[in-house]
Amino acid sequence: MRTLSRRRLIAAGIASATTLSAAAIAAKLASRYGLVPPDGAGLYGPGETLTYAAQRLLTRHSLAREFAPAQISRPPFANEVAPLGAPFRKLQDSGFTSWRLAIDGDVARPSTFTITDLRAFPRRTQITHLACEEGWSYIAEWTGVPLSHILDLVGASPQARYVVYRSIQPDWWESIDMDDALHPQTLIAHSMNGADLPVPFGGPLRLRVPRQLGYKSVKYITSLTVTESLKSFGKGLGSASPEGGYAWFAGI
Ligand SMILES: Nc1nc2c(c(=O)[nH]1)N[C@H]1C(S)=C(S)[C@@H](COP(=O)(O)O)O[C@H]1N2
Ligand SMILES: [Mo]
Repeated sequence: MRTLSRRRLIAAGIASATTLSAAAIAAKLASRYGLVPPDGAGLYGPGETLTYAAQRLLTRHSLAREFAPAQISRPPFANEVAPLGAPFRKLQDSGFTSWRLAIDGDVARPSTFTITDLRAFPRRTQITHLACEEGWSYIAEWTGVPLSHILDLVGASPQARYVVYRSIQPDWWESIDMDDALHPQTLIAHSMNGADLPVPFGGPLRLRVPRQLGYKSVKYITSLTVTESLKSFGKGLGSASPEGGYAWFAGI
């Protein structure tokens, strides 16, 4: 009980900071409790920290809304992706039998899985909303392996704090913290609306993170790295998004 009320108190302090100096004070408080996001330095740093810390203290375990089958968008809306290139085409021509998902980093058993392996694992199906930061959105049914199951299988270190994930498109890589990585709705999705995940929607494999904006749901994923620190990845801001001016944490 004591921890809970202390947590509430910190949350109230962080969430009520409205002026810039209050935000800076809140950022200091967040820092003391390990709630600073990887892009928490720089001009927008205190704002990013405020958002992340407040969400983590208040909604860490909450579920993204799930919808009824009748609410599925027909047809769903696929955002355009850059041309996928010859290596992707080759894998596609083979029915993705040679597609691999590799997992390394702070794990006891670095592993590589095929799509067939992943389809044989325990699965979760959920009807959730995908919202792009540009304003449009759709609702679809997603099926996949909970990322938490994969992390258990490979023996992720208890010290690990993040999971980095990469696409066959080199510009697309992201990371999430362990709260989201272990969250029951975070899936390595292989199916959508009852069929194999279509290529325009990220098939054969996509990381679905329904508690964050669409850009965190990276399509065509090929590898995951479990890590304690994000400093050595890219520019050290946690993912490609903050390098391009978007927030690392895009909680909704
Ligand atoms: N590999 C890859 N993943 C990606 C993108 C992309 O261009 N390439 N676009 C992102 C963005 S900005 C959004 S909003 C969603 C769009 O998902 P949708 O095509 O299913 O609508 O995918 C995200 N994942
Ligand atoms: Mo987007």
